[in-house]
Amino acid sequence: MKSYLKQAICLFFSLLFLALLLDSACAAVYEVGPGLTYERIGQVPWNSLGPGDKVLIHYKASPYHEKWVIARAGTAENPIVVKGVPGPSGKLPIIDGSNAVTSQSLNFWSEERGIINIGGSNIGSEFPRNIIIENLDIRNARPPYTFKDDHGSTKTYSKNAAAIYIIEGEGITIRNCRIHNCGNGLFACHASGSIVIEYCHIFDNGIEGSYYQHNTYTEAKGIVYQFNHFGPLRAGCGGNNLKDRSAGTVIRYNWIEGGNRQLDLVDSDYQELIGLPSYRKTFVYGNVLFERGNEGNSQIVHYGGDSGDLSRYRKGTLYFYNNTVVSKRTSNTTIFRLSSQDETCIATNNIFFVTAPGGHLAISNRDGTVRLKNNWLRAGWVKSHEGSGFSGKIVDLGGDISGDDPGFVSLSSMDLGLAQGSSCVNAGTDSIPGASPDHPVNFQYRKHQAAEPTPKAGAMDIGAFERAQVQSNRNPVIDSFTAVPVTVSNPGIFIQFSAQANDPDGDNLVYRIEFGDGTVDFKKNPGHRYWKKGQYHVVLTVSDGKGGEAKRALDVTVNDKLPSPPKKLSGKKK
Ligand SMILES: [Ca+2]
Ligand SMILES: [Ca+2]
Ligand SMILES: [Ca+2]
Repeated sequence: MKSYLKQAICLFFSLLFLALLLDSACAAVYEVGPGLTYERIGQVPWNSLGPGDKVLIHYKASPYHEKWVIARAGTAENPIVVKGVPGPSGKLPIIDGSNAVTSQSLNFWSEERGIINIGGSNIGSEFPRNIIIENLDIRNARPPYTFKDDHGSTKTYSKNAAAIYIIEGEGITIRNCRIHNCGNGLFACHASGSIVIEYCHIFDNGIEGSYYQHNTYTEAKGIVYQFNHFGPLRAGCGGNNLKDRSAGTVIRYNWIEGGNRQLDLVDSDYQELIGLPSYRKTFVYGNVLFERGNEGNSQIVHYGGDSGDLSRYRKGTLYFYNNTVVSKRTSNTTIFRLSSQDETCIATNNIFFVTAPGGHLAISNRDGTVRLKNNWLRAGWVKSHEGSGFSGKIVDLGGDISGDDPGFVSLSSMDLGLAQGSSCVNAGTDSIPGASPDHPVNFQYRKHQAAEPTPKAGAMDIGAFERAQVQSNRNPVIDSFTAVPVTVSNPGIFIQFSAQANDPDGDNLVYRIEFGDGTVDFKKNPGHRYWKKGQYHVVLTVSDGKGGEAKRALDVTVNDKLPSPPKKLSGKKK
């Protein structure tokens, strides 16, 4: 009986193993491009992709004018990967929504909303899971651009069309894509979750004269934006840069430049998001938020809600730390607009810099509580520009500093690292509310679409960039250098040299003595004999192996006083 059980268990695990093996063994690679198996993207069997399948879209000089849907599931170990293969000098394959065609073997809805739709298929439909889209340049989804739908009919994109439109899905990663000239760059609906948007360049989206289309517009159950370069929207477009209604929003290590507001973090209208504990905690850290001039709204960050139904607002805490905020507005700038009295922001280790006089900088708008800890603020800053209309609170948790210049490496070239002598160096706090244990500051943004580990250098600096410890090596110091005796009566007499030096850094030292007669010794206390009468200039060089050195010289005199060797009394010359 027991042995039957054993056999059954054995068989079970063998089958499981086989299934896992088949899972990855069955994975296919679909190569798309000129001269490859699939000339067109539409020839890929999108309706039947499975775990581990890869669609490789190769670069070609002319864009792919195609659009499609992905409604299939990968696994965490074997995701479905749709990956561009870059061309010369790293050029990404272009997916152009204008005049794009749709394969008629596909059948899906909301075709006017995106170039690549995730979810919403009528054929072979699975809940989309574990999908990675990377290395693609996706553009031109907005009016007046048109496309051919899955019936071959010509349609115009809607104003809120997106390069990637996520209707539903879990575990979606969008990496190193260029997303531009669409209505919304990216759009994710509330039925999506565990979304990661990283290393992307997102710019030039929006609709002229409209406030409702944004570089990204997301509402997800868990979303992380990291290492992205957000550029300005297209000229004349009034939307925000990053607009989000998610639960579990994390925005870290991004460069976010322009937009009506840089960040618009407002309410969801879906109870399945509002009910999550993560809806109450929003993390924004390590970002550069840049207002280039008098563009759109003077507020940088909006947190809470905008629906007007206060019961849905985030009413939690915005943890906002180690960001560098720069505004070049000539008029007022307001850092935070908290939507209601129930919203709180804890701002720690941030630089709040305006190029206008400090009185133009306000921390808050009307409502809510902002707690300030170890920030750098332009001197003369005010709590609010609303005067008696301000009913919120600014709470001082200590450690803030202010001045006229935070000490950037170069403001004109927007190198926002800290120069030597910046008052922000080591002026931050290491105990950041909200950071521990899940959201420590481990990286910093690198221009552009890149990141590097935060150098560890003393206490934390204020701002998004930590100044690395400058290794300033100090030269060795020579304590003494002697020759005994320094004058000898004859060649051949032994002279004792002695050198003694120290290094302020404790470096190991190398001694080198040039005796002035063409010979050298590397000992600290060498003996030496000269074989010719003369004046010798002896040079000691002490090196620390790090480029630091010290020199000292002395002169040795060798006379020739005694008749030596004694005369030979041979009768040779007589
Ligand atoms: Ca603005
Ligand atoms: Ca430091
Ligand atoms: Ca040294």
